Parts: sequence; C-alpha cells; structure tokens
Amino acid sequence: MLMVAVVLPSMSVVAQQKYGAKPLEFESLKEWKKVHRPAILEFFQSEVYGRTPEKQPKVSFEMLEQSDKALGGKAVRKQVAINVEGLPTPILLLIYQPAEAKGKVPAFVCMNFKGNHQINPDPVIIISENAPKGEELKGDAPRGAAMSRWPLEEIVGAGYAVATIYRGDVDPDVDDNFQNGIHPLFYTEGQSVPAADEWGTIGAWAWGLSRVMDYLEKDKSIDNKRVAVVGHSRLGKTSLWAAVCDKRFALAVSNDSGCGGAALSMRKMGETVAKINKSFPHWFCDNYNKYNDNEEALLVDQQGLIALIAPRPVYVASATEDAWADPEGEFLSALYASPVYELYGKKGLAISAMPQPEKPSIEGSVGYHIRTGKHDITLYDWLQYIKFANKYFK
Ligand code: GTR
Repeated sequence: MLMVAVVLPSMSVVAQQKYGAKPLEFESLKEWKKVHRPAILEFFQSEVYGRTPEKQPKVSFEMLEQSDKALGGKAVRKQVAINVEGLPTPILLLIYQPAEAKGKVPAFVCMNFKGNHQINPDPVIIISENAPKGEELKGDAPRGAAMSRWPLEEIVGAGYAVATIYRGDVDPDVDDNFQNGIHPLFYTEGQSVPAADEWGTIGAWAWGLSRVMDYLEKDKSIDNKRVAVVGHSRLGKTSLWAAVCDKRFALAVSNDSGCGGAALSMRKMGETVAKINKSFPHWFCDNYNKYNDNEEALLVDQQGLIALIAPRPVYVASATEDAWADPEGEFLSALYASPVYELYGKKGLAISAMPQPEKPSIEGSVGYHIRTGKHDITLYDWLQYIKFANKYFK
C-alpha cells in the first residue's frame, strides 16, 4: 500500500506528453513501465485522489463473533474489529463465506454505504456506532435495507466469500474538513488538513479496503491471491483506486462508477469534474479543483486509471438509465485502457463498440456490460462479476 515517491526517468518526455482521452498506445511494455506508468500514477496520486501518507498507524484484528450456521447453514459468518490506533471506533468487518468449502476460498471485498447491518436482515450483524440512525435512515428498515445489492446466497453459493466494511467506519462521507475519520491520524505536527496533493475521502476509503486485505491475509480460510475488490458508484471509484494502490487486489470491478471512476471526464457528459467537486468537495484532493471546467488540462483521462491496474483483470459496468455516470464514457475508458493490457500479452476489452444491454463482454482481461435499468448494483451485475472472476479464480 505504501506509495513511494517516484523518480521519473524521462521527466522531460513526460512533461511534453498529454495522454488525453485516447487509446493508451505505447511502443513497448518497457516504455510503459519506465516512463508512462510512473507519470500517470504520479498524476493520479498528486492531482486526483491525493497521496496516501506513508507513515502508518498500528492496526490489529479482533474476532468479535463467528458462526457456521449463517444464511440457513450455507455460510460461515465472521465479524472482526479492525482496530486502528487513534481511531475512536473500530472498522467493523463482516464476512460471509461458504460453509462447505474444500480448501481456501476466493473473496469479493466490497465497501457498503450505510452499515454492515443493511446488507442482510441477519439479526446478529453488529451495528456500527457510525452508521446512520433514527431520522437519518429516512424510512429505510435498519436491517437488510440494501439486501437487493448483496445477493449473498448467490455469491457464497458460487464459492466466494464476501467481506464488507462500512465507509463511515473509515471516513464519514461529509465535508468535515477532514477532522473525523482516519485523516487526523496521519497529520504531521502542526498539520490540520491534508495538503493539496494529499488524499481525500476516496483515498481514505481505499486505505480502509487495504486493511480488509491485511485481515484476509491472516485468515487461513481465504485465498489472499484470489481477492477481487468491487464497488458501486462512489465506492466503484474507490474500488478502482484501491486496486491501483494495492496490488494484492487481483481483480477490480467498477459498477456504475461514473465521474472520477471509470467514465472519461473530457467528454463532459453527465456529472463533470466541476460538478463533482462542488457537490463532494471531500472526495478528491484539493489539486483536483484545478480541472473544474478545465478537463483538457488533465494529463490523462480516466482510462489511465484502469491502465494502472493492468495486467490484473478489470470489469467496468454501466446501466442504461444512468446518464449521470455517462455509460459511453465508462465503456470508452475500458476500451482506451486496453492497449496497455496488450503490452502485457493479454487481451484487453474484446469488443470495440458499445454492446447491447445484457450482452456482456468477458473474453478479455477488461470486461464490460451495460444493464437495462437504473443506477444500482443488482443480482444481474453480480452474476457477471462472478462469471468474470471464475475465469481467473477457478
Ligand atoms: C452521486 C454522485 C455520483 C455517484 C453517486 C453514488 O450523487 O454524483 O458521482 O458517486 O452519487 O455514489 O451513488
């Protein structure tokens, strides 16, 4: 997870280069690795999501609860406190994994929006102190309200573990000037907010996903070489960034991630950089504001983010009624990252034009589908991710 400052071998070449919103075509894998990859990584670290500080707090794990009779006996449930030194409350990790498994199982790591208890009505799920309560629930049933987004029986039935944490346990999704959540733990003496090139909330969430990976590495029933990171919408932006920051994620899925996720920004369709920075000033680093109504100044568009994950497989998904996330921009990003996969000898996206709804493309290392319907993550989406993951993990 440590992001070491990069010394760029050919800074002058890079400085003159603008990668834009185009296919990322380079001469050789060597050139990609030596020149372009470091420049693009540096750009996303310093101008978009912000750097993750190097100094790390102490993290420990505590098993709070365990049962092999979850989901009607189909699953083992584990609840683990991820204790971060200095953080007032633990990051609560909830895992469901197949009850009957021969050997270690692969896993999907996925952050949730409103608390672990919203993914399933299972009454034993511990409710985080940070989860929305009373009024803030806006009529949602407190337990199992997001169940449609978490088809646990299908995922566990397919032989996968699901490991989830609540975003608010890592960093609250509000513009609090970075006074709560994990940011203050990283401030150096005299510092009270992140510097312009330091992480915002998406960077913090990605850091949290890496702590889940730390736990999974210690859990002997999980195969830590077969862990996919999945996220929907703002958490899809986060899953892509988490996969860039942490190579232990062997596969990444971005579901309807839109602006600042998979979608190309320079198209200015749906949500734009200016709009996202205005509505969510805490998601990205301060430097990202330079690109408000100034997308052409970006060194590279969001296809660069996907390319940074290569050669590990990535799946990008869209929904037909999700114009705000610019489905075509999400598709093009996957397409434009593909030449980098080819440098590694892999097939990128196997198609070159936007497919029909419900016609997924999973032949290459870059997968894509567009589903009929709204901005959401559904059973249909998950079934495609399972199929895609099976190609690499089974
Ligand atoms: C919207 C935001 C999107 C997306 C979405 C979500 O309000 O504009 O970028 O992140 O929220 O997370 O559901």
